[in-house]
Amino acid sequence: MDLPVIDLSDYLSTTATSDAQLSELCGVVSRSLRETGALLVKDPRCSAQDNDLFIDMMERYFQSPRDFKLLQERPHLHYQVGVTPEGVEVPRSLVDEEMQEKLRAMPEEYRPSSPKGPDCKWRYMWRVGPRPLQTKFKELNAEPVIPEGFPKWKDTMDSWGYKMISAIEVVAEMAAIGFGLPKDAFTSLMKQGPHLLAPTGSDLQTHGREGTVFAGYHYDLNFLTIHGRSRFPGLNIWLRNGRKVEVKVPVGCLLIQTGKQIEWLTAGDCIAGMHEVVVTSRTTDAIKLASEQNRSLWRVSSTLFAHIASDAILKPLGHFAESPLASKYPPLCAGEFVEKELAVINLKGQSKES
Ligand SMILES: O=C(O)CCC(=O)C(=O)O
Ligand SMILES: [Fe+2]
Repeated sequence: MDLPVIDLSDYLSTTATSDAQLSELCGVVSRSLRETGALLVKDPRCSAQDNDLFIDMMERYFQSPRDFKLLQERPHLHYQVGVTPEGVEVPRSLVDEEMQEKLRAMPEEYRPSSPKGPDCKWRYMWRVGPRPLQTKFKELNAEPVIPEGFPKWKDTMDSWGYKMISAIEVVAEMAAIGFGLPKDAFTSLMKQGPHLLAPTGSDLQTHGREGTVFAGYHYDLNFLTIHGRSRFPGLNIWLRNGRKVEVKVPVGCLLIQTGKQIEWLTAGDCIAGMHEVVVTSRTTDAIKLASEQNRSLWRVSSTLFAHIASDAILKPLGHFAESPLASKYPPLCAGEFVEKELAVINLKGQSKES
């Protein structure tokens, strides 16, 4: 099954598009998010070259010596900035018994890989966008970490990060229209959110065997996630109907995935998309080709997690408040929601700095 590709220029250049065409386009966006938890977009403001610059720098960073990378580790800040080494992030499927039960009930062909321990991927967390002056959630809004020897770090991270946020904002507006909400229903809640540029880095030289799990089956706890195209495939997503799909992101396209916060805001009309990253036969083909061409064997994802602002209230919006499922999604601060989720998947028991 191919995911639809939406060209955001049709929405951005409203002069060239009629109201009927726009509403049709927004309908495709909300339907795809609802039925597949994902969507492919093309944004004229985010080129394949921008994505390449970002990935080139991250490959250079991730292939640096382990001891150097550990200088950027901030466990006392719950890894919410700087580097997270491999073996720290725990996939939800490993710790959530209700989820494990659902997995056992799935038909074998769609059942996700079952990792036995934490993910063997590294990650770098970089906050993007303005911070709130007043917040109850300081820790989720911590200062950035810049590794030495990367003079273009801040510019490269911010440039890619802002581009990804701009793309997400357009998708969020289109989705709101498609869901029958005011155009700014989501974007007004995203302002000053703790958005995170959070590329993963996976060492395919050491962990390149087919079946290796880089990110075990999970959902993302944020609002919407966006990724550029990775140089190595491996992402599987689950559609709402339970089918598993290997994602192919065409060159120049971006992949959007639904997180738990959009599920909350739509009272489960749109659910958080389940996904995993594993080494498949397509990944090993890409490894062979990269070795022949002397390219890096680190798989870098250009992932950005877009969030609802920490102090904003998560609750079903507009007509979704009337949904019979609305009581499953009681109002709470987005920051509190994030802290609760982090406590389950990884970071409980770590000391708090503030
Ligand atoms: O590495 C990737 O492609 C995405 C990993 C992922 O699902 C995540 O970072 O939440
Ligand atoms: Fe994810």
